[in-house]
Amino acid sequence: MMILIGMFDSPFVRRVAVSMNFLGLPFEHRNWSVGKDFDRIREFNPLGRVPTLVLECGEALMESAAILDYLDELAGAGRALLPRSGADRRSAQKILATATGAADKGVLQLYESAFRPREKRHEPWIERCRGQTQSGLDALERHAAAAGTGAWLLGGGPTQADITVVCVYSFLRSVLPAIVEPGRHPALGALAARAESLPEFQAIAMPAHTTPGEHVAVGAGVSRPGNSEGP
Ligand SMILES: N[C@@H](CCC(=O)N[C@@H](CS)C(=O)NCC(=O)O)C(=O)O
Repeated sequence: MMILIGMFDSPFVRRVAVSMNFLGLPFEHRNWSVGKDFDRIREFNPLGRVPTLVLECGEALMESAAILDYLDELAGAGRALLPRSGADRRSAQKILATATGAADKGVLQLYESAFRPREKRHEPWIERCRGQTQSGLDALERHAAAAGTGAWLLGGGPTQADITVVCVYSFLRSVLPAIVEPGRHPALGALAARAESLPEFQAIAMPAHTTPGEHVAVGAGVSRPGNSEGP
């Protein structure tokens, strides 16, 4: 069986896991933290990053987009989650780039507060990232609104665009609630609520966080003020 390495508080790991559920591809999960399990992860991935997918033959894949590309190939053309060609593929790729870019910018904001001592933080940079995350979410909101109430982003059934957008939206809402302002993204919120109720999503629950930023502090092995133990 394939082995998926990484915690589900990462939207990149979660989108791979949810996709595997949609594709009916079973996997063993290694709930390893990029902080305390860094060395173990590096045995499979030279960068020590997640997600990492270890195939049955022992080969390890990294980068969620490359992993998803392989999974679609494994599932076959009839079941693949990303449209194969044409306007739908272009739309999906644009939506995916917007969503993963917003997630990257969200993670960078967490890093600012979780990795840096307060006096070394640079507010203009954080503000830039915050604006980029918000613009990304606003663009995704327009995609969701254009799709229409009760529809998936590309019409038809759920695709990789829906999986990734919902994983990113749920992640940002959980760890950076100030960015996901109530009422600003109603179509996105409705899409997420519908997707999160599906068994493929429900089986891959995001761990609960008590404070924004704990995701990175715990995951990355960084001691925060008041957390003298560290992970
Ligand atoms: N572009 C990468 C992003 C993955 C990513 O940012 N992973 C984070 C966890 S959310 C990670 O491994 N962080 C540890 C590190 O970068 O050292 C992908 O799509 O797989």
